[in-house]
Amino acid sequence: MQHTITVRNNWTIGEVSDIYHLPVLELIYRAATVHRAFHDPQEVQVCTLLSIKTGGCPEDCAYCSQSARYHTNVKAHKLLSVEEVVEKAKEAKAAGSTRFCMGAAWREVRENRDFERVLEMVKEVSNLGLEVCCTLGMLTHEQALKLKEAGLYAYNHNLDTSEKFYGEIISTRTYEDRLNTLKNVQKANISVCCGGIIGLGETTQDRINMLHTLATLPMHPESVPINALVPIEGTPLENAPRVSVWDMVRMIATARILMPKAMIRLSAGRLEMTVEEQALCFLAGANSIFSGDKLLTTPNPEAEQDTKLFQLLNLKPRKAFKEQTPNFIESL
Ligand code: SAM
Ligand code: DTB
Ligand code: SF4
Repeated sequence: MQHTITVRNNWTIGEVSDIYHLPVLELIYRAATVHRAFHDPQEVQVCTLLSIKTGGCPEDCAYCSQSARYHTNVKAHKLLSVEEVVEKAKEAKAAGSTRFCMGAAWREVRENRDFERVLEMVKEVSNLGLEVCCTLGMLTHEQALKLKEAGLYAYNHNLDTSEKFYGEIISTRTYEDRLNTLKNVQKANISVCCGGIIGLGETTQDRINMLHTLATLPMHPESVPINALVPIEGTPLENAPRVSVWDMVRMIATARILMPKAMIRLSAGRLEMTVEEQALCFLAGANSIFSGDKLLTTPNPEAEQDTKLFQLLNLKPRKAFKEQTPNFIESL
C-alpha cells in the first residue's frame, strides 16, 4: 500500500501550534493515522537505562538529581567497570530489551581513561546485538567518531525545552551548545535521540517551540523521548506540580504527526501513570518505553507490570535495528 504522508522539516510555528491545539480526540485520531502509516501499531520497543556514572555533575539542570549543586538523596558513584555494565546489558537483553542506554553525569566527554572505558563498554554491549545508546553530555565531532567506531548506535542529547525557557532551567551551558553536539553526532552517522521534558514550569508555547525546533532540524531525530518531570527532592523543581496526562498525550501526538518516522519514547513519568493513560499515549503514537525498575536514578514500573501491560494491550516488543523505511513519499 502506498502512503502519501510527506515527511517535512519546514513546519511553521503556526502549523505546530494548530496541531497541538486540535481538540484532543481529533489530535489522537490524526496521530494514530500517521502512526499506522509508518509503524506497526502493535510494536513497542523496550529499552533499558543504566547510569554508568552517577551524581556529582557540575551542571545546574534544575530538574536533575545528579547535579552537584543540589542536595538530593542520590548516592554518587564513579564510572562502573566494563564487567558490571556488560552484566547489566545481558540481564536487559534477557528481559526483552533491544536497546541499552548508558548515562553518565558529565558536562561533557573528556578524552581520558574514563572515555576509553566507555568505548570498551560500547564495543562489548554492541557485540551482544543490542542497539547501544549513550548520553554523556557534550561531545565533539572527533569524540563522536570514536564512539561510532566502537559500535555506538545512538546518542541521546535532549533539547529539554524551548530556547527561550532554557535559561530558566540550565545556566551552565547554552541551547547553541546542545545544537552543536547534535550536529557532531549526526555528522558521525550516529542515530540522534533528542527530546525534552514537560512540567518544568514552561508555557504551552515553550512546548510548541521545542517541538518546532526538533521537527525543523536538517534531519529529524530518529528517536524523540518525551519525559514528564519526576520531581526530585532537593532540586529547585521539587515542588513542581505533576503534569496532566493530556499534556503528555498532546506532546506525543504532535511529535508523531511532525516526525512520522521517529521512535517516540514515553520516557520518564510512567510510574505515575495508569494503564489506561499509557494506552492513550500508545494510541497517540508513542512506540517505546524504558523498562526495568529504575530509570537512571528514579524508580520505574516493575518488569512484571510492563509484561502485564503488553499482554493486556496486545503489544509486542519491537526488534533491534528495525528498518524504519516503509512506503511513503519522502522529502527528507
Ligand atoms: N548528563 C547528560 C546530559 O545532560 O545530556 C545525560 C543524562 S540526563 C539525565 C538525560 C535526560 O534525562 C535529560 O536531558 C532530561 O531530559 C531527562 N531527565 C533528567 N532528569 C529528569 C527528571 N527528574 N525528570 C524527567 N526527566 C529527566
Ligand atoms: C531521556 O530523555 N530520558 C531518559 C534518557 N533520556 C536518558 C532519562 C530519564 C531520567 C529520569 C530521571 C532519573 O531517573 O534520574
Ligand atoms: Fe548533569 Fe545531565 Fe543532570 Fe544536567 S541532566 S545535571 S548535565 S547529569
